[in-house]
Amino acid sequence: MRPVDEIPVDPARARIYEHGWQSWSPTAWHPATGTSPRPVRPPTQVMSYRPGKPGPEVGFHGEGLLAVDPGDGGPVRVYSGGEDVPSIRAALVDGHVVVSADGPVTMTSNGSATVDPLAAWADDFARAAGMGPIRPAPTAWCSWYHYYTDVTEADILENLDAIHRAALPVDVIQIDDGWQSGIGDWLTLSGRFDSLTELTARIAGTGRRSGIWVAPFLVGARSELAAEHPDWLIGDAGHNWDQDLRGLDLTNPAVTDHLRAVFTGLHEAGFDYFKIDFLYAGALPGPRQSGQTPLEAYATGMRAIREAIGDSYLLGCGAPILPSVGLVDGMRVSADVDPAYAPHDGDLSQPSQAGAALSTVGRAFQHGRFWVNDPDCLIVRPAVERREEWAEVVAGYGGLRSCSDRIADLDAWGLETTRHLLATVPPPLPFA
Ligand code: 9PG
Repeated sequence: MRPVDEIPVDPARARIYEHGWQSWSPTAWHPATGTSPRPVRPPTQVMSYRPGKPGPEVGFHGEGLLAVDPGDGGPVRVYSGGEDVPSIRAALVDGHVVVSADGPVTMTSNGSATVDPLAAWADDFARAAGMGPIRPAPTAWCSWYHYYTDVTEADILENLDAIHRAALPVDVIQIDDGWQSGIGDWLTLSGRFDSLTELTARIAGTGRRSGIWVAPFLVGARSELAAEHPDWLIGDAGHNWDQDLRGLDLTNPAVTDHLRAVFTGLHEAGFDYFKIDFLYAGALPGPRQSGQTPLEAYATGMRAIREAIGDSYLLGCGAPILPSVGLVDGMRVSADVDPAYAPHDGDLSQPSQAGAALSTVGRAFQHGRFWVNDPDCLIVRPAVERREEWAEVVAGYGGLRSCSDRIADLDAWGLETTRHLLATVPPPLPFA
């Protein structure tokens, strides 16, 4: 870390904004006297924070973006880096905030009493990235937050029917994790699905579109892909689904050919909405076959997917945030929501309403500038703790509006709240 700045502050009022690496990394303003949220379990450093860049013992650690409000009426200072996305740290020492970074950083302070400094920064970032108008997102029903990996074709049809009969304003029926035979094996089905082509035809028969979840850059140790192509694998992508995980070398042309085949096949099977997840696995540290940097490799992989799906809607998730500007239509800006309010191990990158709300608010300024913000799905069945609060977060900050309850489990309030939020999608313009 090299010194960047040292700012006299009012320690009682100073605040520090820390931007996390990927969708699930906690992102928020904090009192400068505090310490930022940190992973609790070791694999989480790789899966929900930035691999190889652990945070400091005390103070704050932003990835590519950090801001300091001195709390004395002086301007907010926004620190950001270039394409290599430096880590930027800040700590309160003797009435000063000391800022340091592991790469070149520039400071701007274009905010004012009426202009949010992060929004002002994001306007410049979006302009530099060549961003134009943002595409509106469809509304969606997602299978994940009720069925999880046990989802079956019958479950999808049950909810399609319930949505249709209740005339809910759902544009896309999105099948989440559980349809595929393995993590990396996207060309074959799990035993719980018979035919994607017939399923998308049934969905289209009700006037709706079909969406599907894929973790395109992730490979499970148990997959057929890992057995067939060990030379395609790189790095350590963590552990989930009871198996170790690796990333793909997206600079290997055989790998991008394979990705094109996967996405062309799904597109031809009737899908035109893709939730692509665990994208951090395409940007793991370490050398690639071609010598491209991890973030160049990531962009190469993302472009291969876009080529295969044409103008289908593309929603990023588990994705390095700043390197994805211009590569997706929508972006998950938060950790997973959950029926439980608090994360069970205290780690705000893990599923919980508190963690999802934290970064949804912390990244609100990205909506309408970088993409449509996805705060994660509305869940409002009676079993959801403090469900009114989550509905308010989605109402206030949800650009992409999706729901994820089993429709039959909703009571009258849940059904009407779902209907209302899906019927009142905000335009893809900045909230602030
Ligand atoms: C499907 C889910 C849903 C969800 C995504 C993502 O082990 N983990 O650290 C971990 C983090 C996030 C996660 C799953 C596991 O959720 O955000 O909406 O699609 O994958 O598996």
